[in-house]
Amino acid sequence: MKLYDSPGACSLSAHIALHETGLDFAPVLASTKTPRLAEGTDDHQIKPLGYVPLLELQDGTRLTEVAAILQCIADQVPVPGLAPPTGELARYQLMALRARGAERPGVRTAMRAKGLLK
Ligand SMILES: N[C@@H](CCC(=O)N[C@@H](CS)C(=O)NCC(=O)O)C(=O)O
Repeated sequence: MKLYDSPGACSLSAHIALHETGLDFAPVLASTKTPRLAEGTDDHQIKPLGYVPLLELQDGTRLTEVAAILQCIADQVPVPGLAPPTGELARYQLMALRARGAERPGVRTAMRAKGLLK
């Protein structure tokens, strides 16, 4: 898998989730500050919506949206604490939280705790 992400962006949550699962993935720098990937490709060829994160699966399928990507990662490896199992109310409460965009304050809080953000 490849994760297109950018330092300091909401893609950090997908990066952390992938590390938590131990899944093999290649991070690809797709800075939100430049329209080109590190190797020079116009990044809109890869991510037509123009934003990160974008997860490219083994078969080449590309998935966008933090909420969907985090769920996809959590469903591949059942790591405790990453997402409640299907059928549990907590799973749908988590989906509701993500739908409200509540991941982003969480990322900012984590980054502040690590001294990466003031
Ligand atoms: N709806 C998208 C929004 C993603 C998003 O806003 N990504 C920001 C970084 S946090 C981005 O890439 N911004 C660059 C841009 O919009 O050009 C999601 O939930 O994944």
